[in-house]
Amino acid sequence: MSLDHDKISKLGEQHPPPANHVYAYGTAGFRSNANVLDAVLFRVGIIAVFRSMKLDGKAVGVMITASHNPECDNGVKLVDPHGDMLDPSWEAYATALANTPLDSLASYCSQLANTLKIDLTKKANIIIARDTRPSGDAMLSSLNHGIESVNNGSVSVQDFGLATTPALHYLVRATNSKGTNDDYGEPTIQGYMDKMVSAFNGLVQGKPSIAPLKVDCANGIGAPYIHDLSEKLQKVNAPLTLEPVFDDTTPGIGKLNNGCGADHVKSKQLLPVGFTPGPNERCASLDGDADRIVYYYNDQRGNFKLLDGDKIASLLSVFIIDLVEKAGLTDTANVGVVQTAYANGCSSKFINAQQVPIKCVPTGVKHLHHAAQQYSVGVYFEANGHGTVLFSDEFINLVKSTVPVMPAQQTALQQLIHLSQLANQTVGDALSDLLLVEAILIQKQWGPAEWDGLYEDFPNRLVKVTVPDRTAFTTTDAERKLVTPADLQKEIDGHVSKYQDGRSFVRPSGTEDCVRVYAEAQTRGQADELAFKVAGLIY
Ligand code: 16G
Ligand code: ZN
Repeated sequence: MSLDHDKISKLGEQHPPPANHVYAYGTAGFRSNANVLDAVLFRVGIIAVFRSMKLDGKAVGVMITASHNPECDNGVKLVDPHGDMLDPSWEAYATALANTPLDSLASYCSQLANTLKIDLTKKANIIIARDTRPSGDAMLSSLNHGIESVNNGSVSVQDFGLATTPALHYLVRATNSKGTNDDYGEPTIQGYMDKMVSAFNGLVQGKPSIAPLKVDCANGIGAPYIHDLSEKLQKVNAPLTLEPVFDDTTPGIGKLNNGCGADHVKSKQLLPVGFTPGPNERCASLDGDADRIVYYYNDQRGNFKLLDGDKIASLLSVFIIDLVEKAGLTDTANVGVVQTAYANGCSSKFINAQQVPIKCVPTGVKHLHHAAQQYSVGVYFEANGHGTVLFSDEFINLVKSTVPVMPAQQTALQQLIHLSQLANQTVGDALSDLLLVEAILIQKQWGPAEWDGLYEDFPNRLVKVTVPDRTAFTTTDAERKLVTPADLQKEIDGHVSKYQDGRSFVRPSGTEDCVRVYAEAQTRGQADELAFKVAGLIY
């Protein structure tokens, strides 16, 4: 069977690429201003069909989102059948197809199918979802055109409409695992929510409730999800109430990620605009597609305090280490934490002091996810709030086959099972992370200040420097050291050595045309000074 070149060309012509635009499938898929993405969506439709055919008709996911970016942006990424990110070797094919001129599109598709040895008679299953961006509808129709252009009559598409990125990851895995030994759950959004709520309830049943959590959903798709979750929690009398910061279940134009959301709170170290919590009131912000979460509060004196991905990872690892010990599995299971260079030095010191090993990997969820899979229980978090906890199959089997000798051990074993069902095993999810954190706070009966008291962050500063060519900057040692431009690292080291507990690194951004400078030191003034000195070295 061969591809219908006429059909590809005809449909492709309705989605011409803009002149002189070069696309790259990066850590977050394709992402840019929505008005240059039409052709990309069409071509991603083709790649998605090929990927599914190559994998014998297993469902693959397509998520249309630009996450925390401004509302005028959009993006698209592919999800592999197990619910994880697209296999890196296919990123290059997606990039090449996106950059193919219109007149050679059809022939390039055939060439690609040949190179990848795709049996074009196979079935293909595509699962689609999108965030709340106004450009989402147009993106979806370009994507569907792309899928249609290579439809051999056996392509099926399931469109879940507006959904969070992690829900799409869940749906892909649940669809493919349905009816197997590895069944991940009911392949519906409600199925996902019910799975989380029941695992959460298992962890907190009978515990006294804690103060309500205020949730800012960045005026995005997280809002209706939080609303739904909140109702489900009420129905089962869970000891937790969720209160929206904004009336955001009906997204208004221009509101998404605007002065609110996880990225605003983390990178500006500020509250969402227009929101002033009372002293010690626990708050959380999600990003536009709800795969990221940070917590924060105003202390008694009104100082803003951030509880970011590092604080979440620390809370989780303390809790998990304790459970593993109570379950009597310390000698057979290894618990580890995965972070990036952005992890605050104090969090790494704190985690190490709990005898938990830390692995540092380059920025980007796929790197963290992969590294966390090497542990029995792998906690991974970027400081910006992307993360989850992975449980290996061997560990789950071990937990299930351990016969408890004491009631406390039995409880710990059960809680480990609930935790593994609550934590999204495909990708970090703000909702699942929120419930993980809340379950621990409920168990400990902690407010935000007690949690914050685990350790105190080093003051830090992030600076963005625009450069003519960010590819001139290459790194090693999990992005903590520059290889090129030659000698720049030596100069950075020279500055860093003058600050006690000073640390600074420079890395090219994977999502914007700039390089980022990170610095931390013992005082706010020193962190700022170091960051600006290092930024001053960049040309
Ligand atoms: C992408 C990554 C995120 C990372 C960020 C860094 C995924 C799904 N997303 O958004 O993990 O923190 O890029 O951006 O991997 P930067 O390279 O511009 O600093
Ligand atoms: Zn996101």
